[in-house]
Amino acid sequence: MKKSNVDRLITLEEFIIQGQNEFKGATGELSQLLRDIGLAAKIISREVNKAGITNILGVDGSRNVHGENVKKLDIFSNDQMLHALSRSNIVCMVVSEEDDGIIRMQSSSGRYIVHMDPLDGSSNIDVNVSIGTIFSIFMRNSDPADYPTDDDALQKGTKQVAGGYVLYGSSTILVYTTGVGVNMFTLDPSIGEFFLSEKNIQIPEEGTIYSVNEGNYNTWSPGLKKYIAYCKENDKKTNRPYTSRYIGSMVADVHRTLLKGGIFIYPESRKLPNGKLRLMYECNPISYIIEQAGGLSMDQNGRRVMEIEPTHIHQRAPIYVGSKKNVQNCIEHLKKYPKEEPRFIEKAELQ
Ligand code: P6P
Repeated sequence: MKKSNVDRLITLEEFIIQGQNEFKGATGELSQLLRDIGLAAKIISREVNKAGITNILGVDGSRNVHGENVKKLDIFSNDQMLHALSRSNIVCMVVSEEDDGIIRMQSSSGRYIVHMDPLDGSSNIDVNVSIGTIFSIFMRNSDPADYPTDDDALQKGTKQVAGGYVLYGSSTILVYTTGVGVNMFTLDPSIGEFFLSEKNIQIPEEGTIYSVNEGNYNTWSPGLKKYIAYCKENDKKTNRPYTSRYIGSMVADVHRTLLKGGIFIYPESRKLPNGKLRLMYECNPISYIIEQAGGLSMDQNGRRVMEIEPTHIHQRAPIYVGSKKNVQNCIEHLKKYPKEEPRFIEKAELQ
């Protein structure tokens, strides 16, 4: 187990207050919002960790906006997060993976908008694989005296004021950034407190783990096929072949990538031209965290995911995210072997 770089126990609340004091003119609203999310995470963690005992498991018969079976824990988590976000007049709108449209909160004067996936990876609930909550926080552009607009909910990832995730695994951890580094907190369930367990996390500049669902190989671009072949080649000098790890729960795969380095990929494909993962509440917050930790998060064209201009709250985006050198190498392969295999050019055409 890696030694923590934290020299004394400090709770999430203490850390947030300290951080707020460093921001001159901070109103404390973002701090309150982060504390509220931390509370929801504790409640969700309790239910996730006893799901096997109560009858909360299994499908309740309803389906979410994407036609996927919604498991009861999804609904519980969504309800807990919405309850936490409505406790104070800080949030004016919420976008959730579990809801078709924008949720306008009681107080239209709130200055913040939250995008969230309340329980990502829910297909893993019944097989006891780690799942997560992902959140992304923006400030509204419209005047708080007016009603918030749809445009307030469609800002590109570079405008995020905070992004984070909770991972319900062998322990429950909360990782977030407000743009001044990435910090990790571990829940002590015996007292219900998150304690700072790793501060200012830096992702390794290069790693030897690649993470992608190879079951989709036949739908990939030529460049991605070449890159994954590169990962499997024998070359001691560059520590290849790499190790393949894929949990199928984004938060778990990304958290491993953050701590151990390497690359996580959910690519565009013939089956899913924009990939599977959602820009606003999966790709953007994860990209914010990895960039703040010194990594990269790109689409297939080598464009920062956080530069993608959103047009729909549930739009999907391809994501190549992780250690700087691994992502750069992958994008080079994608560019070197473009989508259409270059067709053989007849000599006559060259005249
Ligand atoms: P696939 C889980 O359903 C999820 O939304 C992400 O957490 C995960 O990275 C991805 O889908 C897994 O998708 O197609 O590999 O099963």
